[in-house]
Amino acid sequence: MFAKALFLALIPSILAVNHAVTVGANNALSFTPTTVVAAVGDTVTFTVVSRNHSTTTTNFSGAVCPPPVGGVGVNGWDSGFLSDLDGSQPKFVYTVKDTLPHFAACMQAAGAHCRAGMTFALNPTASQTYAQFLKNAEAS
Ligand SMILES: [Cu+2]
Repeated sequence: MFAKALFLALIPSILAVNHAVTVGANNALSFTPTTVVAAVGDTVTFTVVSRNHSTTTTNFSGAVCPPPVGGVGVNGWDSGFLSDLDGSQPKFVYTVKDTLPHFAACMQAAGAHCRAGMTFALNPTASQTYAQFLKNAEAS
């Protein structure tokens, strides 16, 4: 009985997947990959490998850049600024809480990184695509 309960409790962590996202690869203003499709319970680990960036949820359209402190939306996120200027490659881990689309960008330089395309989508949809979000960011 106890063993079965323990096994059932462990199932989510056994099936959960981590999705690695590199922030600032090759010193570029980018998230790699730009899109992750994940299930509830999965994690997304953002690793900053250059400069000083954030991953922060924002609006899909309209006021996209810069993302606001604290992030946008229920179950959104805000890593705050993470600096790799000392070579420490800081990480931010987000645990996926729903299957809704979430759009994120870097808040650095008053939105300049965001407008330059430093954008990311978690579970984008047919009506809210990463490509359209990127266009919205560049135009915001
Ligand atoms: Cu940045």
